[in-house]
Amino acid sequence: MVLHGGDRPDAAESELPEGADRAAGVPSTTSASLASDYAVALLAGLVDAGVRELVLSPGSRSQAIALAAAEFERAGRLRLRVRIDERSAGFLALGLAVESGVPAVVVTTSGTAVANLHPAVLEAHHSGVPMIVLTADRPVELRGTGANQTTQQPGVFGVAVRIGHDLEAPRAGAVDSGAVRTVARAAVATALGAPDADRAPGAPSVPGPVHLNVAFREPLSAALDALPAARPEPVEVASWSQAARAGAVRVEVDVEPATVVVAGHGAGPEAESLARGLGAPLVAEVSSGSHFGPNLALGFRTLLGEPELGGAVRRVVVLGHPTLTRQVPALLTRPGVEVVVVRGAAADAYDPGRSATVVDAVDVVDTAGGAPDDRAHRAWVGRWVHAGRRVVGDDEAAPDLEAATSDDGSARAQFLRGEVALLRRSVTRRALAETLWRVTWPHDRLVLGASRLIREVDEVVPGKKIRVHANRGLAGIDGTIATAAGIALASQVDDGAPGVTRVLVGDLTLLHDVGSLLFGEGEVRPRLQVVVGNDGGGTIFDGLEVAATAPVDAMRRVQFTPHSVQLAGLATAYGWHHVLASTRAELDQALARAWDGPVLVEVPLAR
Ligand SMILES: Cc1ncc(C[n+]2csc(CCOP(=O)(O)OP(=O)(O)O)c2C)c(N)n1
Ligand SMILES: [Mg+2]
Repeated sequence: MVLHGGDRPDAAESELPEGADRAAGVPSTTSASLASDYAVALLAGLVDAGVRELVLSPGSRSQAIALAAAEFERAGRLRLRVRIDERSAGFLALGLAVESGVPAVVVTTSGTAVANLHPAVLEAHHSGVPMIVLTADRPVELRGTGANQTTQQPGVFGVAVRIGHDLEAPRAGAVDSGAVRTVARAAVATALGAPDADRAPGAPSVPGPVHLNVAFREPLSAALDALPAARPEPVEVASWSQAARAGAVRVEVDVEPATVVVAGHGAGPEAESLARGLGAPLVAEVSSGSHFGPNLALGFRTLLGEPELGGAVRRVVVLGHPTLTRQVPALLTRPGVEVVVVRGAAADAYDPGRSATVVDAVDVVDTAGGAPDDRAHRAWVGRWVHAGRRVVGDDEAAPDLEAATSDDGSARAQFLRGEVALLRRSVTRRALAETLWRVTWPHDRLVLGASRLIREVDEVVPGKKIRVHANRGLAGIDGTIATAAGIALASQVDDGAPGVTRVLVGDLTLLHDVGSLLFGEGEVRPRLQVVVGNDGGGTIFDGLEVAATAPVDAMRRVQFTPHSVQLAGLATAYGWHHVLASTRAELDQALARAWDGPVLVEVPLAR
């Protein structure tokens, strides 16, 4: 075994569980292919360490792993998902891991197939999502000789993986299944961010991707005998927040007025309880996991610009990764504002001013500054919360409910005409955001694509404790459908779960990941509603300052990138339902219906 990065084979071996008899080294199976024996031993190790999901794309060099995976699935020890496109496979694995918290394995053959995983690996790296990337390779004697489909795979993901191992199936003799099990177990521990796990120098000790590059020689596979018996021994890792609480760098923050808690993507519910503990308003992005609670300040883009609110802030405690506004980084870099950043699962602590105190945990203490429920704190939070409600307000006048039950027939008729007219109105971005939010319940999942619509949702929706995901590690428009499919599939593993996963994307975001609409024959189809706000191109760029001065034609061609794809035809081609929801009534109906398969809900939006 050659390690690149952290060269610590001893540490890996010391992970051997008590009683696991490495010396025994019995081959897992007795097939006529060491490649197959190795693949079986590796998958057995991963599954015993807790892996439940494996995504693969077909290929020749990876056949031993693929066929072994099929066998593990047949034995009910693994769920297998097959995707033709490795980019889809990578993001599918990401989504499965986001939902389950357990690393999913993604398997590819050699060559360009490997590079197609790079976007998902980067996103997993930056957002701290566990993943195990298993790439098949040529053996070392064929590398650098121009052999077909052979490139430099070890290290191809650079610093985006927590660690990479260049492994090989043995040339002769038997597979040392104990040693393979150790490698598998260590990979799971590293992917989960275990504090004492193997890592390349400088790699952050948070969850993320691990690369296992495995070289196979001919014969590349053979018929498999019985699988080795299961020896389940899942790797248990405390969540980063639990680990942080247990030690590491902590800071005492006294309860003092003029503090704000900022919750970016992935902050989790800790941000909400911290805001209450500090008696501070909570500025929480929509995918923070803390967009709820009595301290939530809606409309914070506006509030941060108001002198008596944002202007009065003296201290900010940041959790998660804020990405959706310019106002938050502006606040954090303003002179005179003290910034405390609580490190999370993301690879980098968010510190735009490079001056924050970065900690693992915050302890709240009552001091002379006061207590969270004293008058000064209640007033401070109250000002933010009330101002926020005013800012967000309502899109349209509230219905006159008295008219609905009025004795006057004409008043009632007028009320009904007004309601019908509302339902016939075309859908605005705001109505789309509010409707999706309204129909999502705790058993559902909501996934938001990058671009304009996530910002619209972030700006207008009220607090609600629901699970919202967005790929905000790098905010790419790629892989959104596949990520949502992974979340949907993992959330519907338990058949009793009634929820549906909805993903809101722009039209270019859909078209970028159109290959992920493909579910091959026999593949489990997710309970997924893809809601596309179709405005004919990338309208987010209309908001760039340069749009005011650049030639209109050039902006249209190189930024807006117009298209006239028939989404209905696209959906049909991939065997999806399609529904056009031009009015609010149609949108409500489309989202409420129990579809027997994935559906594309197309919502035309004005540019
Ligand atoms: C992989 C990737 N390529 C390019 C971008 C830059 N980008 C951000 S938003 C966007 C356009 C999105 O258009 P659409 O999905 O239609 O959303 P809209 O803004 O129109 O609502 C692009 C190209 C990106 N974020 N990720
Ligand atoms: Mg668009």
